[in-house]
Formats: sequence, C-alpha cells, structure tokens
Amino acid sequence: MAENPRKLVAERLVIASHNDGKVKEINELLEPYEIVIIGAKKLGLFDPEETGKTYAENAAIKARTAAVGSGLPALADDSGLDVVALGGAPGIYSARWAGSPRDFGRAMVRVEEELRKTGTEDFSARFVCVLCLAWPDGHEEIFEGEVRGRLTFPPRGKKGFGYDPIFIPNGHDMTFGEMEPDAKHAISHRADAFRKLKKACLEQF
Ligand code: ITT
Repeated sequence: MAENPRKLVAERLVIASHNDGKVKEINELLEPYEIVIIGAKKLGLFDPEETGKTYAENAAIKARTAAVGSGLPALADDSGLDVVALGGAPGIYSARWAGSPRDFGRAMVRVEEELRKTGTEDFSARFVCVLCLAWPDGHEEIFEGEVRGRLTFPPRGKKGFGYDPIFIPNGHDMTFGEMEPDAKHAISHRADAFRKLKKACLEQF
C-alpha cells in the first residue's frame, strides 16, 4: 500500500468482475458503505485477458480496463487457491482449471488427482485475494489478503462458490462451502484484503 493512499470520494464504484460468486461477496463486504456499486456485466464492459504472472498484475489489468472503459473508479479482485504440495498450483490459474464452460466439480477432482499423484500427506493450502482499486487517471491501490487451511475430499457444502467445498480454514472443521456467508466473511482472504482496502481508502464513508 502506498504511504498516502488515495481515498475513494466518488460514490459510484464499478466492480470489475464477471464472476457472480465473487460479485455477491464483494457486495456483502461493501454493504456498510454508501457506495453505489455498478457491475461490469451491467455496463457491458469488456472482460480482458488475464496475461499477468501474479495475482496483483491480473487484478491491475482488470481494474484498469474497467476504470478506463467506464470513466469511474473500478475495483477488481484476482484470487485463487494455492496448494502447497502442488508448488502453489492452481494459483493464478484457479479459474482456468475449471475449463470452459466452467465446472468447479471437475476442477476440484483435478486438484485431488494431482495431490494423490504426488503421494503427499500435506493437504495444506491457502486462498489468496488481491484487490486493485484503479481510477480513470491511472492511479492504483493494491491490497492482498489470505486465509490458510487444508483441503478435504470429497467436496462438502453447497454455500459459497468455486473451490469452497474442499477448503477447511485453520481452526475450523467446516469447509467454506458449509459455512454461512457471515462466518466466511469473518476469516476469508477476500475479507482480509477488504479490511486493508477499507482502512486505506474508505475510512471517510
Ligand atoms: P473475474 O476475473 O471476472 O473476477 P474469475 O472467476 O475469472 O472472475 P479469477 O481469475 O480471480 O476470477 O479466478 C479466481 C478463481 O479462484 C475463481 O474462479 C474461483 O474459482 C477461485 N476462488 C477465488 N476466491 C474464491 C473463494 O472465496 N472461494 C472459492 N473459490 C474461490
């Protein structure tokens, strides 16, 4: 985070995501603030190719594209699951492991297969979320969050989205897929990154 982070003064903010599960969580996390949230899908904004090599680079590509395309501040979230015994995979390729059209059942089977192939007993993993808040004039602020835990198979729970049914956060027995949204927001990687974003850029709201 920059030493003097720029505050968000406009009350309109574009959410530069085409993932409905993420957009729902971002809306919940921004609920206490009087910000009018506009979805990228609704504005018909272009979904850029994620050509970065890090979460932060991809978050910046998405936020910049939406800020320039809309003329408004835009917030992007690049996130994923880093599995320790897989050297951090699927990582920034977490969405791509689900194929097209996306099928996270298949992505979770692939994670399990790749883990079993290694013969490891280390099922530790973390979820990472990098937020980029970008303004149309090119200014950007970046915030990173994480939650550590372990994987379990078969998947459990129908709440949440993506890889939630195989991830048990440290100190808990339930998967994110079994937890109520508020319980996930108390500890998630996305909530961690949002805490930092709010402190830096939204405290005036
Ligand atoms: P946008 O780029 O349009 O926001 P996306 O789904 O392509 O949507 P990412 O490239 O950041 O987003 O992919 C992140 C993937 O990681 C996402 O599709 C989920 O499957 C997974 N993921 C991220 N956060 C998650 C969470 O809280 N719970 C479960 N899976 C999560």
